[in-house]
Amino acid sequence: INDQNLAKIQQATNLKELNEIRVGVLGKKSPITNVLRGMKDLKKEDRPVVGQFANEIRDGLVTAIDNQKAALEQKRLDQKLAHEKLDVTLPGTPVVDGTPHVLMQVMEDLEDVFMGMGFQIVRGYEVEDEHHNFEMLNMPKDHPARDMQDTFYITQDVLMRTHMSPNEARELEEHDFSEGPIKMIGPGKVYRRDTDDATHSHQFFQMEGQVIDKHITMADLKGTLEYAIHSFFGADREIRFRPSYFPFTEPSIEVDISCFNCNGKGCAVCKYTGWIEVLGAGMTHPNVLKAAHVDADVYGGFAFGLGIDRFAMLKYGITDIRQFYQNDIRFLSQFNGED
Ligand code: FA5
Repeated sequence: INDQNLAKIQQATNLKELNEIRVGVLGKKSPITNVLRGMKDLKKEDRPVVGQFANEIRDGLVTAIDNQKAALEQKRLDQKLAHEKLDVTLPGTPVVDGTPHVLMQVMEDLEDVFMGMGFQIVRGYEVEDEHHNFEMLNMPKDHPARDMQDTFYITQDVLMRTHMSPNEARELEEHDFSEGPIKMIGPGKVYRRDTDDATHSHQFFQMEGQVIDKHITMADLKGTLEYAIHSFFGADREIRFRPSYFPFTEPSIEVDISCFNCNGKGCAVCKYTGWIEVLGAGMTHPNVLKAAHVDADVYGGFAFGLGIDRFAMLKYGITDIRQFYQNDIRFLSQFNGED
């Protein structure tokens, strides 16, 4: 019987079958358990002989079962490994890298241009007070120019900044001219109650610049803007300066570049004028200097303000500003951060 049991164990082809055999040969109702249970009925002198024999048989069965179990487990593992072959030459799962938003790329490109000319970056506050956003910039209450920048108010005197010029007012207030002139740019997010359309957004980005020193002239302003525009848009862009009006500069100008689409010949993009407006600028108004307690007889200079969104649209031929804010990954991933 024992040889038959040992053979059955060795022929078991899977763990379930082996477990059934184990119950049959070693379980409560198995012959070997019956023998061991019946020991008490044997004669005293027979007990050691029978006991030893029964134990040997049981140990033999336990060892055979353990061996077969290990063999079957190894076999199952081998089969699994053979099935799960790892092909190290297969291409991996691609990891998609994020890229800076195109508006941030344009902002950084412009920062590089101005930092190359020795400008320093000054960051201000998205939530501003009326005093810095309007009053210090020669726009007292009821000044009609306030209507040019329809405002989101938070309280009566606190608002979302409508342009980056309050940065300039703050710098003028704080600057110590014994340490040198002011030469700063202020990039950031601004807010206006404009109705969103293809070229207007209620939230957009601007970059302001300001240079204040002794003997600064309109020629310095023109030279700075020409260099910056050519660096950003390319040397082949023609530049035109037009008179304009801003309360905080006098005289004021607006700057146009030849249309990127038709190269100045006239098309729908430039409304058949051949030119596209890119920024506002001018010589700092003496009232702005006085409001910041800067001696307007000694110091003077220029300021300019450009729309980052418009610069990005012109550079990349984007016809709807709203695309910048819709977060469509197919649109944004076209701008991979490399020129
Ligand atoms: C100003 O905001 C002045 N602070 C600029 C300035 C600074 C002039 C210093 C003189 C001296 P303006 O409102 O024109 O000016 O806005 C400047 C630029 O912001 C515009 O040329 C345009 O490019 C952009 N811009 C204005 N409104 C919007 C809008 N709703 N959506 C997107 N871009 C806009």
